[in-house]
Amino acid sequence: LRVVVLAGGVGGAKFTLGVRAALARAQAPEATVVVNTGDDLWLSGVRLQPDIDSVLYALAGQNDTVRGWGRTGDTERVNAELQAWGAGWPWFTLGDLDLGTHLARTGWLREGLSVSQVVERLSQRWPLGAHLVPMTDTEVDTHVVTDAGRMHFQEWWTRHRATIAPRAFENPGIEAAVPAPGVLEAIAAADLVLLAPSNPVVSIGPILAVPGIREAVQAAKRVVGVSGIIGGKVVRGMADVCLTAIGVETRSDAVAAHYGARAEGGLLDAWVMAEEDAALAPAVQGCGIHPVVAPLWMNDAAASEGVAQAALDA
Ligand code: GDP
Ligand code: FO1
Ligand code: CA
Repeated sequence: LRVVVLAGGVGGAKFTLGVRAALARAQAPEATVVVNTGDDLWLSGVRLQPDIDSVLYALAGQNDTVRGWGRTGDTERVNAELQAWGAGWPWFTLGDLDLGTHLARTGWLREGLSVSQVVERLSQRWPLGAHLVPMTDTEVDTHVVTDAGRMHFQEWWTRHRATIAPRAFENPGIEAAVPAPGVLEAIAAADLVLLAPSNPVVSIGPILAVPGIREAVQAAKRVVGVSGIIGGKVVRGMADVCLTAIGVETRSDAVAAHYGARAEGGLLDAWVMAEEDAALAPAVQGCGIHPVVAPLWMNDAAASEGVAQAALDA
């Protein structure tokens, strides 16, 4: 069973951990995980890749599970110096260990490696049990258009906590971007493509917006999505604000309809939705998407594996 996962950061990472466990149990090959790079940014001279690092650190068992980003046991000595210099963003913390990753990455980029070659190098240090690839090697950082001006996604999300109404999300240059090497090939060879329960707008959205990726998913053998909405709530973060901005209700059936049924030019064959949303299953069916109801909370490794198994069985 060859599996490709499309993923954002923390939600994508929790789901990927489950996929890794379920595939290992089935003695299937490691999954390929295509990760959003829209969150990426330059800060204090280094390139950050928040979603890549969230998945990398989680698969390596190095992630800070309490805070939800960065390395476990990190310190902030360098960050204090940066703040004292007035460098970077006062509301954005770069941990010391995390900075090691950013320096390594930036150094390799400066030496001429592509983003996917850098991700491959970052993947060598720990046994990840999955093959990580960025969606594209091109810089296509997500910007948020608001009445208060245009800003990088990271400023809108972390500084303003999504409290400024977004008019639109844009990835300048994405029309000219190409999928990273191996992405289209992995999707074409996959028996199953999984859309992680990641933010549909700013995590899955940019991946599908890279020219060629949406078409490849539409042509895949089988596509199953997992709902990040449980009981009408995004369980973590501000994805509801993002959904509202693109005119999608914060409901599992509305997100399924947003991805659309494959038979009708959309992406999904099946949609895994939470038990709390079981009443919405007929609406999903009505869209031409096969609904599967399962427990969707990923609060520990066993729960994540259960969610992944439900998606593999869907
Ligand atoms: P980010 O890039 O760090 O914001 O993470 P993602 O975009 O990959 O995932 C964020 C989304 O994960 C949130 O909007 C939630 O809807 C979803 N999510 C987080 N925890 C859970 C969980 O336990 N179960 C499910 N089904 N979804 C979750
Ligand atoms: N999130 C925060 O809320 N505050 C931070 O200071 C912060 C620092 C940070 C540094 C590196 C990194 O890779 C991620 C970081 N995050 C931080 C998380 C990140 O802003 C977002 O949650 C994601 O980009 C949304 O996926
Ligand atoms: Ca993200």
